[in-house]
Amino acid sequence: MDQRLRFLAELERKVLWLSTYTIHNANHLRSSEDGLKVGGHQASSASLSTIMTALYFAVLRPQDRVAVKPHASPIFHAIQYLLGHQTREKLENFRGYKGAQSYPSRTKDVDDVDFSTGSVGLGVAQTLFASLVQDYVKAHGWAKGRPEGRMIALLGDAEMDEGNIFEALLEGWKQGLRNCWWIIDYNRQSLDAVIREGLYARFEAIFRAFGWDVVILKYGSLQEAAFKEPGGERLRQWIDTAPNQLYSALTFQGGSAWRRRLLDDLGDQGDMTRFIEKRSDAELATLMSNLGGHDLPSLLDAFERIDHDRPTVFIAYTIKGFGLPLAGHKDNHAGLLTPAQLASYRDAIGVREGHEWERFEGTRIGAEAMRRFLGGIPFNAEGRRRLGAPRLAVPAELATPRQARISTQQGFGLLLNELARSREELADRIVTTSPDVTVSTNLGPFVNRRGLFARNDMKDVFKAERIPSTFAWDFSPKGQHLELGIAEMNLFILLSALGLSHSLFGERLIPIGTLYDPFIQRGLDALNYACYQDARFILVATPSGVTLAPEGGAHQSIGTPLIGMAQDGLAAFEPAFVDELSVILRFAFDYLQRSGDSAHAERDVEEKSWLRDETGGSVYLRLSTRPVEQPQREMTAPLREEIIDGAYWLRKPGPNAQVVIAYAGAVAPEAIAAVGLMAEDRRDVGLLAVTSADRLNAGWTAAQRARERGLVHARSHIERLLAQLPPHCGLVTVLDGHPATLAWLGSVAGHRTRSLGVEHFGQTGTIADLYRHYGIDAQAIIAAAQMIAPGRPIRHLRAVEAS
Ligand SMILES: Cc1ncc(C[n+]2csc(CCOP(=O)(O)OP(=O)(O)O)c2C)c(N)n1
Ligand SMILES: [Mg+2]
Repeated sequence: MDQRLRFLAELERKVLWLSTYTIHNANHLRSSEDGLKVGGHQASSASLSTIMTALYFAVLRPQDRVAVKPHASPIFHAIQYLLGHQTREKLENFRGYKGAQSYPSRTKDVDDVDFSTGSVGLGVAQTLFASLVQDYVKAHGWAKGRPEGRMIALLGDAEMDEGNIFEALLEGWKQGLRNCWWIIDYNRQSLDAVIREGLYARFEAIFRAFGWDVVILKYGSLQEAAFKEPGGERLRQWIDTAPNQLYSALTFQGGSAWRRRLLDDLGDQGDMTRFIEKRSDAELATLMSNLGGHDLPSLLDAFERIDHDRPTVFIAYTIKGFGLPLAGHKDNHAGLLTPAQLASYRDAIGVREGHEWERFEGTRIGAEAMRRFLGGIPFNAEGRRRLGAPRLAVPAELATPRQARISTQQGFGLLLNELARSREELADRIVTTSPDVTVSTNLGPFVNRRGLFARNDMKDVFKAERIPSTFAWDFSPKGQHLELGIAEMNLFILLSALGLSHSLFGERLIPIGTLYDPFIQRGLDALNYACYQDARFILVATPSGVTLAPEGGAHQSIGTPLIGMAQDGLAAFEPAFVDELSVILRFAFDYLQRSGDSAHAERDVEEKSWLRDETGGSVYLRLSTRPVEQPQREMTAPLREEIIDGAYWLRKPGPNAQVVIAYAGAVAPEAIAAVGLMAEDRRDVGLLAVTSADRLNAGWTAAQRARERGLVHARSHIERLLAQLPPHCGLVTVLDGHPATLAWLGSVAGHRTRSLGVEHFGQTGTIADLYRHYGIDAQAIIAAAQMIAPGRPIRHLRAVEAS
């Protein structure tokens, strides 16, 4: 055996032991506390032990990036532990509070996770989009000193059931994907069961259809050698036709079961019988479990043979639970070794009791030599793998469109157009993307100026033929728009990759993705995934709400403002006016580049909004196509701040205010009209413009928590705004979205509140029809005000027609 293989074989033993012990130990510690078993890791991990050993200790280079299948997290942590990047303390506390994470996490783990995984399928697609981003960065002439890396996913065979993988495959084909490897852990088991026969052939056909190279790693080198012996060819045929269930069951039962079965099926009193009989039970078991995915020489050969950048899938046959007593059992997903099984495993590999965590305990090579080998592996050559990029300067102000009547969506298009015209470095780093709604979300003007991205030039034929068209659709390596097919999942996974470019490739991008607001829900898990990885991007969702009136219920959104509030890592805004949007967009450019420490906010008694803004995050803008009369006003510094903090008085309530209307977004004209119509009959009516229910709410919650911890002076923005209202004042809230978005405002200072909004699937009609239907028009606002702030009848409230 060559030297490298000797080391790798030792490391594989260590990796499997450490990962198994990590899980055993965690389970031992915690199952007694909560009655929870730490299942789902031992068998799943073991099946990737050989592949990950080969990759991390031999094949990977510092520029390569890997998404590790969620349940192989203990293997990943064990490898990083051996490399000195993971602590024993965190391993001992696997799945515990602040311990090594159950599923590899960029944000929660300390050992340089490249891509988080957990929700199966997403990490896989993430590698594909990361490789498109690498191409984007390279084509723009950035990251000059860095070689191109391979973006690698290690995925379970059942993970291939996730539809988002197929959406990504199609997109990858369209975009000319390169430098992407997917390694399928073909253990023929999912969580519940053994998978369908012949699935690999379906996989093979699918990948070939999308232009991928397919490498099937079925037999290990021991098997290959055995096939050459007399009788060996018949064994190969037997393996090829053995049902998955049977192979798994025999693997679980071990050597004597293999002997019995093989003799029954193949025994001939000749070559074949001799082939079987000359092997011990243990040798037979080793031979039969020597599948391609558990054979270091075959794996190294397959990986190192790749000398091109075409996307490549490896279908590697493996055994779920490889090397452990639960190998092959169909129920092993949540299986755990018993203490007795663990003890005999420990003895078998020469680890002394009490020395379980020692890095090189039980190696047959010697600690010093192991250390030297690890010191020289390419993966570790540059130490820590996470990169960074300086912040880009953000202009003090964006040029705000001055149209008297305009929608926020049009305003967005104009603001980006101005940026596209500018010479700001920031503008050069903007990447826009959209799932086939570029034109209908008003990205058109930006794309006209900055072009579409492709690695190869492609001219707009309509333009070349001088056929008049509003949009130039020219592709080039310098283009700044990535046009996607209609899959919203892909949009979010691409935004995630673009939004991690500073960390993955050392080059900062300012990603802006647009889509119709209701279709956020189509990609919601991917959006959550992007946020969990702390990717930074701006999401522009437009149009939104029932304001999309004639489009009907299939295109209208109701719950998205609540998503905006609840989604961690995403600051949601819903401006009504374009000067607000301009302020918010400028803020977003800055906010998404921040990476400070939030800890000091908790200590700072002078803290203004309690928003933990130091850490930054992504931004969601919920916009509308409804043209709205714009306020003619000077944008002052205090107003700017209030817009960012989430609300300001559009009309300050007087000292005896009987009612306040708080609105968000496109219903601004209704709120303004209602305040005008009731001014004669209610005293000192106030009008609160809410630009971000999300940030208002977050600040309020944080300030309360701070007070409970003893910071008695902590006050949030909304608390200060509402402090001046008399206690009897009623509050009517209204937005084109779910009423719960603003309903909590009443709890801030204990004001009676009536919350208007949309709760049911929309109708088609005019905006006026629908606002009346859902009770978010001026009349409904007045009716609510009359009920909540009793007094003389409000004259302009029409009697509701009995319909
Ligand atoms: C989106 C999503 N749905 C369900 C799960 C729960 N889950 C975790 S692993 C798994 C099956 C994994 O099978 P496979 O991909 O073949 O991996 P193996 O355990 O065989 O290594 C399931 C259903 C999940 N993590 N994510
Ligand atoms: Mg599987």
